[in-house]
Amino acid sequence: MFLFPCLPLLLLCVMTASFSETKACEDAQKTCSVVTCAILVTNGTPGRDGRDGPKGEKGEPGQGLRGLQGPHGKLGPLGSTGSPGVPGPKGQKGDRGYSLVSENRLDDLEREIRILKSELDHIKKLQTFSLGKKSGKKLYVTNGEKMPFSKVKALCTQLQATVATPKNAEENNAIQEVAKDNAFLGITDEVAEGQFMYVTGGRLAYSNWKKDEPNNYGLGEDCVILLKDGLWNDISYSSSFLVVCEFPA
Ligand code: MFU
Ligand code: CA
Repeated sequence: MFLFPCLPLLLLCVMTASFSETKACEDAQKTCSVVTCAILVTNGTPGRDGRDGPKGEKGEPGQGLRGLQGPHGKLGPLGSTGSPGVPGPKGQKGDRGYSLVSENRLDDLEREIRILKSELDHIKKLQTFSLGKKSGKKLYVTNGEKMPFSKVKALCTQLQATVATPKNAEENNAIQEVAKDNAFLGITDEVAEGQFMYVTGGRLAYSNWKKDEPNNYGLGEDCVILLKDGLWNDISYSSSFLVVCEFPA
C-alpha cells in the first residue's frame, strides 16, 4: 500500500535507465561490426525493513555492575518519650542575699533572744524544783482531772507528753506519789486480748498486777489503772480516772 505513492517515480527511473542504455548501444553499433546488445542492470537501493519478528525468549540475567545507591527515604514517625534522666549534681551555695533588717536591728534581736533564753532557763529551774523533778528522772504531772482514756491520751499528746507508763518499781512509786488516786497508765491490750502493750509501742517490761488481775471483767477491760496502793488493775477504757502525763527524763 505504501509503495503506491512511489510507483510513478520508480517507473520513471526504470525508463530513464533503459533509454540511456539503448543510446549507448546504438553508439556502439555505429563503431562495432558485431555487438552483442545487452542491457546492464545494477542493484537498486535496499528495500525498507520488514515487519518485527515474534518476541524472543527471555534472556539470561545480566551481569552488569550494581547501580548507584538511591536517595534517603522519608523520615519515620516520632518515637515515644523516653524515661527521665538522672538528676544533675547539686548546685553551689547561693549568695547570702540582702536583708531588710539593718545591722543595728539584728544586734537588738540577738540581745533580746539572749535575755529570753536566760529567763526560760530560770523558769525551767523553778518548775523542776516545784514539781520535785530529779535530774535524769521522768517527770509525771497531773492537773487532778478525771476523764476517759481517749481524753487522757489526747491531753498528754497536746502537752507533747505521753500517758504515765512505769517501766520499773521506782517509776511506779513516782507516779503513785503524784497521782494520790486511781490513775490511767499508758498500757492497753486493745490490739490482742490478754497481751498488754505500751501505748507508745512494745511489750510490757514490768508489771505490778493486783491479785487475780488482769481479769477482763464484765464486758471486757482493755485499759490499766494504777490503784492508790500502787498495784495495777485492768479496767474499761470508758471509765474516768486521773490523768497523769509523762515527760521525758
Ligand atoms: C474487779 C476488777 C474489775 C472491776 C470490778 C468492779 O472485778 O477486776 O476491773 O474493777 O472489780 C471483780
Ligand atoms: Ca480488772
